[in-house]
Amino acid sequence: MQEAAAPVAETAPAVAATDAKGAAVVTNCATTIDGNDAMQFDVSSISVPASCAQFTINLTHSGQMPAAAMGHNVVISAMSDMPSIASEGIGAGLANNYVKADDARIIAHTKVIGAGETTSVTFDTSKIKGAGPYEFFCSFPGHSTMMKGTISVS
Ligand SMILES: [Cu+2]
Repeated sequence: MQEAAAPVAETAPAVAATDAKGAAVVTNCATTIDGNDAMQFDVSSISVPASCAQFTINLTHSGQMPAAAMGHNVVISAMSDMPSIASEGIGAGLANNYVKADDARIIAHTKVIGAGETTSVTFDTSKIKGAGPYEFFCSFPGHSTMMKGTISVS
């Protein structure tokens, strides 16, 4: 199923839907991705338009479980840094959103949310214009093996 991309409307809200599990839909330098109770994001890649100086990721949680049991966040880093950021984030605990304080390897991250909650993070796209490759992932303990995807500037 292929639909023509709608022209970018300046006043449209920054929301996005997805076609199955694939690329995130980007509107107005923003996208919305969802995490569920099956430890899954609904997208596997995010392509950031080069024209965006900043980019916003909105995170929703469509499941039923609370943050303590099935919390999700979005962390962005170089792909090579992801395993150590995730493992070191476990020690930070839920109160610190499972990210180590002042971790310079983390390009951006949201807080951890539970069912029905939303959050967002906005970052300078210059931070992901290097060689990368870059990933987005959930740093809740154990989730990054399944909850991850690529993020790049197109
Ligand atoms: Cu998660």
